[in-house]
Parts: sequence; structure tokens; C-alpha cells
Amino acid sequence: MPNPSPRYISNITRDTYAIILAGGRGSRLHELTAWRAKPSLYFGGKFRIIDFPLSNCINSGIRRVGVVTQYKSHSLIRHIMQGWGHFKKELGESVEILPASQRFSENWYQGTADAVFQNMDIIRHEMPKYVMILSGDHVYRMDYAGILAAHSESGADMTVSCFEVPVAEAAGVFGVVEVDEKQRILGFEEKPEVPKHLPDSPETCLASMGNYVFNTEFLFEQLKKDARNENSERDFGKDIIPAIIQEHNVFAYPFCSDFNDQKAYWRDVGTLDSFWQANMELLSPTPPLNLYDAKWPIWTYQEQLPPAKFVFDDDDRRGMTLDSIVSGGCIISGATVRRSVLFNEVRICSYSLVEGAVILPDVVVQRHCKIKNVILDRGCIIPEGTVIGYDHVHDRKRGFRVSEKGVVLVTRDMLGLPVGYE
Ligand code: ADQ
Ligand code: ADP
Repeated sequence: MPNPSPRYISNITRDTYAIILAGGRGSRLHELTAWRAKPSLYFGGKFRIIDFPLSNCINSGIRRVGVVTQYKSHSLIRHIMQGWGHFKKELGESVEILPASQRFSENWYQGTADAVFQNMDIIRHEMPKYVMILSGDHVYRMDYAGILAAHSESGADMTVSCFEVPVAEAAGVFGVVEVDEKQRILGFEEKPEVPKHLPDSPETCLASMGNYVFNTEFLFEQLKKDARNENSERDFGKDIIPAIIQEHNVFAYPFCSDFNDQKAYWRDVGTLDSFWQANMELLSPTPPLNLYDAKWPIWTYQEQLPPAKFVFDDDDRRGMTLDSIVSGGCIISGATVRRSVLFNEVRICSYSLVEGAVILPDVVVQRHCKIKNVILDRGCIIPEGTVIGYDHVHDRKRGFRVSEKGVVLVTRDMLGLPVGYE
């Protein structure tokens, strides 16, 4: 498709209302999402996952956004209010929180389609030509103008954003589409155990990213029809898409390249291993996800914090950090940190060695600890002399969770710490 003119794109994005679905738990992340929704999970040193779809909207020129919340939404709502609450309604910009509030039924949001159905009047009030439904669960950079332009050019009723993933990774996890040469969707299966591969590549399939563009009136018709169907689970993947692909124009939009001709990046980070891995990848000198691109900034709530510091301790031991990302307010004193991602206000004390760690905010690693290949949840205090990640039998015995690939998760609960919300 030829590059649409910038003017065309700005009209298209301005005529779009985005709904970000942020109500899901993300149960394969275990205790990491026991007290926060997956979109609220921290990522990349200073962000939360929800910052990625929100930044994509703003950077793409979509300035009217609703965030649908439900499960364990406290930290998510707090973050959106603090970081995304400054848009001006009178300038046609808004980021609104849409909690499940039983507006159109006795029930909380039953599924993703119901979450949109229950907010239809709010969308109608905005009178957009297109509604873009976005999953709040993924880390990626995407210019949504591309899919909107493709949607408009193809005359589609609905367009599904898709990403090529290895068949083995998609099995049981993603919706998988079959398309013709014009990208029209001929078949769709929600989370098949044996996904259909692409015709020219037996190892790869086209997975739905859970991001959809709809013509507004078409969306409303389908949601109302779905609401009358007693057998429906009120879900886009399970119910809406399979019900419409035969009779309506439903197209796939393969998300292949980033706007700066970089290879497209999209990560589910739905398991402890993929979450740890995606954070570790940021440490590469040329990471697949560039957070330093001023043309596509990832916005977030910025706390006022002093700079990170690396200092000698009382015994003159050097505080040293190599191949790592270190955020504001961190202090590394007399300890060594390698290949790690440290979020805000982490303290690593003398004689400790930390390697391959993803350390969420406010964690303290006390003296003489040896820690490797771990995820430390927010607010953990690791007592003096603790060894983690060297003996998984011992790690499990202490109640820590060891992932399939050997990453150890430690949360406040596991350490018997009070939950305290600071
Ligand atoms: P899943 O990943 O299983 O499949 P799902 O649990 O339906 O996605 O969640 C989709 C989005 O909606 C997430 O951002 C989640 O936070 C949110 N959500 C879930 N339940 C909600 C509710 N009741 N109220 C509000 N928000 C809710 C979907 C598609 C697949 C596709 C994958 C891509 O169905 O076809 O491949 O996303 O990850
Ligand atoms: P985030 O790190 O995502 O900001 P917090 O760790 O602050 O989230 O927790 C989010 C909310 O859940 C807070 O209100 C916190 O008190 C509560 N919470 C967290 N862990 C527990 C727990 N184990 N038991 C009860 N409430 C918890």
C-alpha cells in the first residue's frame, strides 16, 4: 500500500476513539499479577505496560482514549491519574478511566466485548467514525495510523492487527487467522492447540494482537447482536470475530515494520520467562525495542527523584554497575550489579552481588546477598546474607516461585512482609 499522506492520517486518527482493554489479570504471571492487573505491571526501568498502548495512541495522533478497568485496578488507576490525567477535554483530548460499574447490566464486564458494550453510550457521545480496540497487555511501538489507513482503503467493516509468531509460541495462547492474498480473513480460531501456519512458512502463523479497528456503527450492531446471544461469552476472540468473518469484510493488517523501517517489535510478556527476557533484551547495545527514540517517546508518570548513585561504602568497596539500566533514586553502595534492570529507588548494599535481575521499585537488597536470574517484586526487602537463584530446590523450599526456564520470582508475600501501600 502506498504511504498515505500525513494529512489523511491526521484526519483518520482524529476521527478515532480508542478503547484500551485493561481489565485482565494475566494469570500466567502468577504472583506478579496477584495484586495488580497485567497492564499495570512495571516494564523497562520506569514504565508500566499500559504506557505502551497509551503512548502509541498519543504518538499516532489518537487523542481520545478510554481505559477499561476491572480486575485489581487500584495501581492502574493511580498510575493513569498521575501520569495521564493532564489531557484537556476542551481541546478534544481525553484519557478517561472506564471502570466496570454495571451501567447496562447487573454484571461486571463479562468479557472483552461486554466491556465495550457497556460503554457504548460514552463512545457514541464522542461520535468517532472508527473505534480502535486495543489490548492493554502488550509491549510494543506501533503507529496506529497505518492500520487505520489500511482499514479505510480496503473498505473493511473490521480490521484485525496481526503479528507473525512461531507456531509453537502461538499454540493455545493467541487467536490465529487465515487470510487470502488481499489479507481478507477467511478463517479464525481462538487459541488453537494446533495453529494453522502460513502457506509459505510451516513454522510461522499470523496471530491476532488483540487490537481491532471497527467502523463505529458496525461495531455497535455486532455488540448488540452478541448481547442477545445467550451462548456467547461476550468476547471478541471467542464470539465476535468467528461470528462475522463469513458475512462481513474482515481484514488482517500484518504489523511488519516499525515506522523508522525498524523491524516491528511486539511482546506479550505474559509469562515470568517472557517478562524477564523482554526486560533483559533492553540491555543489549542495540535492543529490538528502542526506548531512546525521541521520535516515538514512551510517556509515563515521572516521580520526582534524585539521580542514581554508585558509591564506595564505609570499607572503601566500590559500588559498581555494568551492562544495566538504573533508574532514579537508586543507590548502589559497595555492591556489584551486572546485567540487571533496576526500577526507581532500589538500594543494593555492600558485599552483595546481583546479576540478571529485574528489580521493581523500592526494593532493598541488604548486605552480603548473592542473587541471580530473579524478578524481585516491588517493595521486597531481601535480608542480609540471602542467596537466591543458585539452588532452585532451596529457592522453592523458601516459597519462592521458580519459572520453567529457571527465573526466580520473589514477592513481598513470600518474604512475609506486610503489604503496606506507600
Ligand atoms: P487474551 O490474551 O486471552 O486473547 P483477554 O484475556 O481476552 O486476552 O484480554 C484481552 C485484553 O482485555 C487484555 O488487555 C485484558 O487486560 C483485557 N480484559 C480481559 N478481560 C477483561 C474484562 N472483563 N474487562 C475489561 N478488560 C478485560 C486476546 C484475543 C486473542 C489474541 C490475544 C493477543 O482474544 O485472539 O491473540 O488477545 O494477546
Ligand atoms: P504497584 O506496585 O502495581 O503500584 P502495589 O504493590 O502498590 O502495586 O499494590 C497495589 C495495591 O494492592 C495496593 O493497594 C496494595 O496495598 C495492594 N496489595 C499489594 N499486595 C497485596 C497483598 N499481598 N495483600 C493485600 N493487598 C495487597
